[in-house]
Amino acid sequence: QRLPELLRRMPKAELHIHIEGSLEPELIFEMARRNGVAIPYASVEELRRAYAFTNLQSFLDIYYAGASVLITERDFFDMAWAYLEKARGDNVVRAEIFFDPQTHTARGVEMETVINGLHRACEKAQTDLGVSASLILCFLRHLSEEEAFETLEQALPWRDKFIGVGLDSSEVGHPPEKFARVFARCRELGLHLVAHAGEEGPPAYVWTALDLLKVERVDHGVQSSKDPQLMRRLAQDRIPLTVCPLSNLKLCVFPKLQDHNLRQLLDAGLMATVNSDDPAYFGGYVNDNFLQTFEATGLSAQQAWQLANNSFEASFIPAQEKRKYR
Ligand code: ES4
Ligand code: ZN
Repeated sequence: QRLPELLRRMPKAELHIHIEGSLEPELIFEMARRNGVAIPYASVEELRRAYAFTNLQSFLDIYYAGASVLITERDFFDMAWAYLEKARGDNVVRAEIFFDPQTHTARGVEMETVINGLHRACEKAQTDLGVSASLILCFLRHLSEEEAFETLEQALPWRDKFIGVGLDSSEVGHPPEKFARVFARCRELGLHLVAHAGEEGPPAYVWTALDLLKVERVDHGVQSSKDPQLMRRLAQDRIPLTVCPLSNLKLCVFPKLQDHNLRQLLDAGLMATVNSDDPAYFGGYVNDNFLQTFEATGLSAQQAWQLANNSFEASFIPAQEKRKYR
């Protein structure tokens, strides 16, 4: 029983967590009640039973429905605070948190409400929990690049409250190159750049995320193992992949956890990390991802140390601050 204990207790950074995907059914019902928002489920149990996904889109439909209860700054604070307390319990000492502003501004929620609520929780995490937390604004790739530009414009008054931008939502049919201009603008602004690529989509989307968007990390990226030349590129350039094993299992990217390619990525010398993605929907927070994946695939203590180390190496903590995590 020493390996599970090591996995639970080792300090780690979480680099791939959608804050809207941390909203537990109990909190969805509580916010629906206090905000007078109708939801098409009779109970927490009935909602949880609907969490049976066949692919990314089947999940996204219910994830956007869940997020519709978020109205006030307090809602955004409470959601992020609940996640950060869970993260502290998993010995997460650094969290880089995705949020999807377009999911909220499209319903009439102000950008200021979203960012201030989330950012206040991040500040409180530092002071009360000793967890360093930063925000990454994600553009929804099923929407247009013009809408991404508008979203960036709306967020720029709060430029100091997020450290980077990402790209998420429905991948297939919405390749990275659709967002080349807005990512170029974000780069000029000094924002960190990441994108989901190679979750369900082909290795070609990982190539264009790297070469056209110039991302510093690839979110998921597990389809890269289908392209040996891409694997060499990722290894040589030390491009981190933020892998989310339970997400891949629940969205049927791999039929069983035993079939996950995390070991193959590590063996090829890639900087893979383990993350939770949407923990309220996929059956576990980051330690559940570590424990279940190690159990299913037989990874070692040495690989646990490697993954924890990779998480800090891949994080956007300033370089001089990084030394203290080594
Ligand atoms: C997501 Cl698992 C996943 N993939 C793409 N976009 C997302 N947004 C929230 N979770
Ligand atoms: Zn994700």
